Amino acid sequence: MTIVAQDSQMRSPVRRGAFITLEGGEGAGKSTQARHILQRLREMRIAAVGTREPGGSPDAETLRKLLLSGDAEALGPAAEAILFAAARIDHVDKKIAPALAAGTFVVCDRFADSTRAYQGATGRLDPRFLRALDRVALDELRPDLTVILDLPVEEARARSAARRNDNLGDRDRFEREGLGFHQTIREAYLSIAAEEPGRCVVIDARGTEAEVSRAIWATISRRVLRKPAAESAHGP
Ligand code: Z5A
Repeated sequence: MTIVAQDSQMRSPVRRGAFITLEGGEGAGKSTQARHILQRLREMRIAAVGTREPGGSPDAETLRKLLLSGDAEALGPAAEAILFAAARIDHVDKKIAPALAAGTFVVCDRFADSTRAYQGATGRLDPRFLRALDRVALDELRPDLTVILDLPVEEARARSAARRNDNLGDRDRFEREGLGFHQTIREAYLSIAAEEPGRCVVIDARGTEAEVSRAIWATISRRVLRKPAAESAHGP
């Protein structure tokens, strides 16, 4: 018990920076919009760091290669979910938590909701198992704001294909899944948003890059930047 308490204290430093995550299906524009957010924060002279999942820290990037190659798929959905959580623990401990404690904003391209949506979408994992993984991987950490970019799956596919010049060989383990799987992901994200409206906002990603960026920035201004200091600092 003592060890758990000590570990939990170590993994929950006082938070001063804000934690913003971007979620959604493949090709929805997460990476593009993460860059826009970082640029605007830096223009305001707010210290900000961009990161991504799976990955974000050197050891988590090693796990990313394994997960996206598809080599971990044979282990089954539970083991795959555990590997995503293992990567997240390292990422949180080495990069996200220290940055937040130093007062830096963290903008993360995918985070824990991706596990809920993607590994949950296999239909082969008990939601209690995924919640237990969250408790282990996140401790008390939750994003201040999660932007869910919502795009019809056909449109998302077309964007990704155009970017790859339709080279099917470049598809990762999840991009190789069919349209039905990606439709399930889209619905999973909308359910997460409905369950947690205080944390999540759904943005229609069908607009131009500039239109989507404006909608996201209006949300960040309202929900994160205008929050009273006492609410945006998450220390005990
Ligand atoms: N995964 C998981 O299963 N469990 C987990 O816990 C985690 C992840 C964390 C990681 O892939 C895979 O791992 C992911 C889920 C799984 N698989 N899938 N599918 P990733 O994050 O590296 O890849 P991705 O999400 O598929 O990223 P992406 O394809 O790069 O999508 P994006 O970042 O949302 O889109 P983008 O790169 O910003 O834009 C895509 C293209 O569209 C690009 O050419 C842009 O110039 C263009 N674009 C962007 N915005 C627009 C607008 N508004 N209009 C038109 N064109 C646009």
